[in-house]
Amino acid sequence: MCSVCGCGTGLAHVRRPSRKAGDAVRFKLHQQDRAHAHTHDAPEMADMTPARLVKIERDILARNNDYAEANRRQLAGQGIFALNLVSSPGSGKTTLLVKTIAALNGALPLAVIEGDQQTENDAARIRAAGAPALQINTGKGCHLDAQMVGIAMQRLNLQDDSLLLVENVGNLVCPASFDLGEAHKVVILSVTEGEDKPLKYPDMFRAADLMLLNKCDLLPYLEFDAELAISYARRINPELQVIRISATSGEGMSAWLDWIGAGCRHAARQRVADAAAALE
Ligand SMILES: Nc1nc2c(ncn2[C@@H]2O[C@H](COP(=O)(O)OP(=O)(O)OP(=O)(O)O)[C@@H](O)[C@H]2O)c(=O)[nH]1
Ligand SMILES: [Mg+2]
Repeated sequence: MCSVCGCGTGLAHVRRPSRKAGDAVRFKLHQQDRAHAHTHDAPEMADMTPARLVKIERDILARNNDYAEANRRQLAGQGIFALNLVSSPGSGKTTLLVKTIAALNGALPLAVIEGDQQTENDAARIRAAGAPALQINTGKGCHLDAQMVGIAMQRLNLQDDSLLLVENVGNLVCPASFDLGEAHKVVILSVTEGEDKPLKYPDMFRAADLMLLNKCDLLPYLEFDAELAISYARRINPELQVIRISATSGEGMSAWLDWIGAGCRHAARQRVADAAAALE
């Protein structure tokens, strides 16, 4: 059961890249982890008192935070810059990732974790772009959690001083509450969604450090006020950085790549500094 919306699922599946359809590796989370939110055994929401709901939500998020901390420790120990891409469905996350991989052109080692309820489509698109990718199918679950991402990280054999890009399930609500151990949440808002989304879904815009305003190539054809959308987002989160971008035309890509590059250099430098400090 999701602590945010109360959705319930069976167990998530992490799929290993595979050439043969049907050869995807599925495995179940360990038995002790089935007490986690996503179980068939979760009591019905209707049966619960508010106090019990609050306790369950606290337990779920505390448990998630423990896994997120473990992920963060691993990422820091390897100097990996990890981003959690969050948005409503169809904002252009996968397209942006594909274009980012092409633009980086091997300059940085990177890997991608894809989250969707069903299908391996997005991971297949990333692999076709030349990067290793692992698909997590969350079933009825509406977000990735830190445990799923931790398992995927082990399976991807992440390189030191690399970039890890996580595409969350398309959902502007629940992923805001789940820390995956990432350095930053990056929220993608596309210009076809309406200016008011930051006001309607404030948690996501508050949780993010960067907003990519995507599909800007469509602005001439729409009644969308980009300045207004950005001002709404900054009303929610005054510190929010914003890059106007078009994954299809390439507008704003260099600013996005510069932002990624700076984050990667910082993570790598921090790894060396931490290693030196540990020796003192
Ligand atoms: N015009 C335009 N279309 C775009 C842009 N970026 C993505 N698209 C289109 O938007 C649609 C959805 O793109 P995806 O990359 O699949 O979106 P997504 O956010 O990964 O979708 P989910 O994973 O289903 O949440 C596709 O038809 C893309 O071609 C853009 O910058 N401009
Ligand atoms: Mg996608």
